[in-house]
Amino acid sequence: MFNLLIAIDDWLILMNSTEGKYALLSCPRDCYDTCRLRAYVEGGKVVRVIGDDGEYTYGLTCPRAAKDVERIYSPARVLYPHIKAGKSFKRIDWESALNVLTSKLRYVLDNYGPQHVLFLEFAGNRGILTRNACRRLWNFLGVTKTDGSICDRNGERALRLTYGSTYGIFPSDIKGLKMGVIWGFNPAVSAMHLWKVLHDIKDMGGYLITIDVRYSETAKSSTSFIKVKPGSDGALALGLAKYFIEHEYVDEEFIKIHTYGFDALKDNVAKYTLDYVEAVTGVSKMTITELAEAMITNKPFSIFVGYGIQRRHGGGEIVRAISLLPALLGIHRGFYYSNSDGLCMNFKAVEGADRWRAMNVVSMEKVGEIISKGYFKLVYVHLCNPVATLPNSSRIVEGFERNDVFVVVHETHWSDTAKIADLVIPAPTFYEKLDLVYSYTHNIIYLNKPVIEPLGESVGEYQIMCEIAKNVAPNNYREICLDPYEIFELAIGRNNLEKLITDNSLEIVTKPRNVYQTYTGKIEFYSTQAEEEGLPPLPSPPDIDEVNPDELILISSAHPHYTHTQFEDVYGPKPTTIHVSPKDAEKLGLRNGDVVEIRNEKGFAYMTVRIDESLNEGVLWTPRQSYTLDGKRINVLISDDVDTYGGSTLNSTRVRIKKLSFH
Ligand SMILES: Nc1nc2c(c(=O)[nH]1)N[C@H]1C(S)=C(S)[C@@H](COP(=O)(O)OP(=O)(O)OC[C@H]3O[C@@H](n4cnc5c(=O)[nH]c(N)nc54)[C@H](O)[C@@H]3O)O[C@H]1N2
Ligand SMILES: Nc1nc2c(c(=O)[nH]1)N[C@H]1C(S)=C(S)[C@@H](COP(=O)(O)OP(=O)(O)OC[C@H]3O[C@@H](n4cnc5c(=O)[nH]c(N)nc54)[C@H](O)[C@@H]3O)O[C@H]1N2
Ligand code: SF4
Ligand SMILES: [Mo]
Repeated sequence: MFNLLIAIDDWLILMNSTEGKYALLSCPRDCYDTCRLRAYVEGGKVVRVIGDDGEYTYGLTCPRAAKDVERIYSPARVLYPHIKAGKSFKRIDWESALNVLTSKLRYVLDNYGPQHVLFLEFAGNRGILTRNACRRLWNFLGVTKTDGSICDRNGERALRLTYGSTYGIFPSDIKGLKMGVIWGFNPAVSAMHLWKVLHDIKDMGGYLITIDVRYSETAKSSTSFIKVKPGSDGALALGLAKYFIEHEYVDEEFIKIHTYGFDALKDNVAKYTLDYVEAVTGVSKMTITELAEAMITNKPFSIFVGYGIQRRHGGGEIVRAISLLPALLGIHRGFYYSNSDGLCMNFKAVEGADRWRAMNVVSMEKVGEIISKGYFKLVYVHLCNPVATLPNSSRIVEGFERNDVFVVVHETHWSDTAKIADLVIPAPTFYEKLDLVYSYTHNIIYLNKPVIEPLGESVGEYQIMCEIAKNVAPNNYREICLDPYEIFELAIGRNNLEKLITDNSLEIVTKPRNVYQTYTGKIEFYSTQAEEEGLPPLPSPPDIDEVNPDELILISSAHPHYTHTQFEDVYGPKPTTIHVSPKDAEKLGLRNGDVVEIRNEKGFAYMTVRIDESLNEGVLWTPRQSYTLDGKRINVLISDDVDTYGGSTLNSTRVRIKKLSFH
C-alpha cells in the first residue's frame, strides 16, 4: 500500500449501552432525511445499524440503513484496484493503479487539453469532503464537468428566480402548520422521516392534501388526494391564483410590501377559468374550488413540492406557478423544496469555485450523446452510476466501450459503470471515513469519523484527489489539497468547527424566511432575472405534457428498498414490471403478467405488465432505473431533452407499448 499524503486516524468514540458499543454518525446518501444513525460495533465490525432516537430521525430505521451491514460487507464491494484485461479485470496494486491513472490524465491534458477530460460525479455520498472538496482539483485543472442538472435543477432555478433562493420551511416549523399540500412528492417512500413530521399535522387534526399523477403511498395516507394529468400542475396552480384574485382573497398588504409584479400576474392568469383548468388537468371544478378554499381557511399552510413533478418539459415554470400561491395569501416562503440555500455555509470556498472554474460544462442529460462521439478521452467517475441512472443510457455504454476513451471509476461497489470501466479503484463507505455531512432538509450538520477500518485497500476520494494533485499539479498542490479540517473550516467557519469537534453535531444558523435575494428584494411574481435571461418573466407553464395519440407517458419514481441503484446486492435487482392503467390495459388487450415491448426513438425494452388502478389513463409507472426483462435498465428509453430551465425531463418520456406474442 502506498503512503497516504493525508492519514486520517481520528476515530469516532464508541459509547456503551446495554445492547453493545455504538457510535453515532450521519447518513450522507442522497436523501432528504440525512438521518443520525447508531452503528453498533463488535470486534472492529459493524454488526447492526438503527436510526437514532433524536431530532429528525425519531428512532425510525429506513429499509436501506436496516441493511447497511449487508451493504458494507457485501460480496459486491470493490476491495482492491483493478484494471481491465480483455473481457475481465485483473487485480493490481495501488502504486500501479495511480501510475496508470496519472499518466493517462497527464497524457490527455498535454495532448488534447483539459476540456477532453470529463469529471463525472453525482451524489452517491454528499459529504463535504467526499463530494464538494474533491471538486477543487478538477476546477483547478479546468476540465469539463457536468452541470449537475439531473435531479432538481428546474425547480431550483424556478425558486431562485422567484424568491432569490430555494429554501423554504424547515422541519422545526412544520409543527405549527394547519395544512400541508404535498405536490408531486412521495415522502412516504422518498423521505420517511420528513413524512413522520408531516403526518403529525394530520394527527393533530390538520389536513394533508396530496396532488399526484397516481395514488401514491403518500396519497393513501393523506386526508385527500387530487389526481392530475402529467405536466398539468402549472395550469392548476394558475387556476387557484385566479380564484384567489377574483374572490379577493389575496393579502393586499403583504403583496404591496413583499412582492413585485402583482398587476402583471393578474393579467397573466386571466385564461385560467375553472372550466379551462378542469379541461386541462382532469380535476373537477368542485375539487379545484375545495382546494382553493382549503388554502384560504387553513393558514398557515405550506406546499411540499417534490422533485418528481419538475423533471419534465416546463417543470421549472410549473414550480414557479405553484410557489406563488402561499405568497398571494400572505405567507412568507410557504413551501419546502430544498433548504441547502438557506444554510449559512460556504460551498464555493470548499470547492475552490471562488478561485478556479471548470473550463467547460456539459448538460447531464447530454452526457450520453457527447460521450458516444468520443469527445472525452478520459472520464473520471465517482459517486454515481451513470450507465444506469442517466437518460439515454445506451449512448453512455457505447462511449465507455470505445477504445479511445479511458474510464476510471472510484467506487465502493461493483456498479453497472464499474463493470465496464478501464480502471476501478476501491472506496470506503461512510462508515469507514472522515466527513462533514449536511442536510438539504434540516439544519443539523454532523462530523462523521470512521467506526471501522476501511475494507480491503479502499482509500477515500479526497485522499485520491490529493494523490492526483501531487502528481499532475505539483506546484499548486498546497493550494488544492488542504487539511480536511481546514476544508471544514472553510465550510462553516472556525467557531462552528470548534463546537462541531466537541459535540459531533451542530445546529447551523438558517437564513430568515422573510428575506428575498432577488434583484428587487421581493418575491417576484414578475421575475426581473428571468427577463434578463430571456426566459418568460411571468410563469408560463405548459397546459400539459404533449403526447401523440398512440403514446403513453412513462413516470418513474423512488422505491423504498433502494437508493437509486444501491442495495440491489442486498434486496436483489429492481423489478422488471411496468404498471399500466386499467383503461390502457383494456385498450391494448393486456393482462397481468403479459410481456410487452416498450419502444421509442431511443430503443426498446421488454417488461412484465402489472395493471394498476392508481394510474390515470395515458400514464405508465415503474420504479426509477428499473431493470427490463432483456437485461437493460429502463434508462435506455428515458428522455434526454433539456427543459428551458436547464434541468432534466425524465418524466416526460413518451413510449409506445405492445403485447409480445411468442409463436
Ligand atoms: N427510498 C428512496 N428514497 C429516496 C431516493 C431513492 O432512490 N429511494 N432518492 C432520493 C432522491 S435523489 C430524490 S431526487 C428524491 C425523489 O423523491 P420525490 O421528490 O418524492 O420524487 P419522485 O419519487 O421522483 O416523484 C414523486 C412523485 O411525483 C409524482 N409525479 C410525477 N410527475 C408528476 C406530475 O406531472 N404531477 C404531479 N402532481 N406529480 C407527478 C410521481 O408519481 C411521484 O409519486 O428521493 C430521495 N429519496
Ligand atoms: N429513470 C430514472 N432515472 C433517474 C431518476 C428517475 O427518477 N428515473 N432520478 C434521477 C435522480 S433524481 C438522481 S439523484 C440520479 C442518481 O444517480 P446516481 O447518483 O448515479 O445514483 P446511484 O445509483 O445512487 O449511484 C451512486 C453510486 O455511488 C456509489 N457510492 C455510494 N457511496 C459512495 C462513496 O462513499 N464513495 C464512492 N466513491 N462511491 C459511493 C454507489 O455504490 C453507487 O454506485 O438518478 C437519476 N436517474
Ligand atoms: S437513506 Fe435516507 S432515510 Fe435512510 S438512513 Fe439515509 S438519510 Fe435516513
Ligand atoms: Mo435525486
